[in-house]
Amino acid sequence: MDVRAYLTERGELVNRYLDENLPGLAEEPVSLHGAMRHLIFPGGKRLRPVLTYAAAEAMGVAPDVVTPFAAAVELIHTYSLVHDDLPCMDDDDERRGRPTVHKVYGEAVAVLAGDALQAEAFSILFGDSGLLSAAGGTAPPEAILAVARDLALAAGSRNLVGGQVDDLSFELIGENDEARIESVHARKSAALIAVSITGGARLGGASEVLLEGFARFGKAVGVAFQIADDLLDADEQEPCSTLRVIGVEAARNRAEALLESALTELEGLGEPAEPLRELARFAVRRDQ
Ligand code: GRG
Repeated sequence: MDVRAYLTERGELVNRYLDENLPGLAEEPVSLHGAMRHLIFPGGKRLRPVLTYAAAEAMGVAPDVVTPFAAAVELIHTYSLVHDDLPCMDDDDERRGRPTVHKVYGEAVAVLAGDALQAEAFSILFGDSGLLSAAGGTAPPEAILAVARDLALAAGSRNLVGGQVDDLSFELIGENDEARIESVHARKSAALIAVSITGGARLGGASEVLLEGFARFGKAVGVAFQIADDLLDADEQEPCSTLRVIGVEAARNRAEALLESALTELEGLGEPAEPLRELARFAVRRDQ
C-alpha cells in the first residue's frame, strides 16, 4: 500500500470540505478569516483526519460518513499550532513552510484566530453539513454526541492544553523523569491522535470493546509519533524531550516498541485495517 498516496487522496477530501465550510476570505472580519485560513491551507500532512478515515475504513464505513469529524480534528490541531507558535509559547516564525499566523496578522488576531478555529470545530460537527446529515445521516445520534464529547475532552485541560502547560513547566524545572515526559506526550500529542482514531471507529459502529483497543492503539501511536518528532528535531537540549533523558538510540527503540504494541491491538481486524496500520508505521518512521 502507498501510504503517501493514501494521505494525499484522503487529505483532499478533508481539504475540500474545510474550504467549503469555513468562512470565506471575503467575509468580515476579513483579517480574522484570512488568519484562520492561513495555516489551514495548504496545510500539513493531514495525518489526524486521515487516521479518522482509516479507522472508519477498518470498520467498513465510507469516508463521507466521518468527513465532518475529520475536519473538526484538523481544526483543533491547527488552532493548537497557531497558539503554540505565539511569542508567549514557542515563538516561531515559520510553520508548514509559511510565516506563522502572528507574523502575518499580528499577535492579537492570531490568538483570536486560534480561538475561532477551536469553536469552528464544534460548529462544523453540528452545522448544516455536519455529522447529522453526513452521508444521509448514517451515523447514530448517540455516536455523534459521544465523538463530540471525546473531542472536547482531548482538546481540554486534561489533555492537549494541560499537556502544553506541563511541557512549558519542564523548561522551568528541568525534570529528568522519562515517565513524566511520556505523560506530557500522551496529553499534548497522543490524546488528539487517539481521538482521531476512536472517533472514526465509533462513527463506523465499533463496539465498546473494539473502541478500547482503538484507544490503546491511538495512545501508543501518538506517544511514538511525538518521540519520532523529538528525533526529527534532534535537539538533545529540548527540556521535554525523550532524547534528552534517554538518548537517540533508546528513544528510537522506545518508539518502535510502542508501535509494535499498538499493532497488536489491531490483530483481529484483518485487511480493512491495513491503511490504519500503514499510517501508524508512517507516523513513527516518517522523515518530515
Ligand atoms: C498551544 C493548546 C496548545 C497546544 C500546543 C500541538 C501543540 C500543543 C504544540 C505544537 C508543537 C508540538 C511539538 C506539538 C506536538 C504535536 C506535533 C508534533 C505537532 C505537529 O504535528 P504534525 O507533524 O504537523 O502532524 P502538520 O503540520 O503536518 O499537521
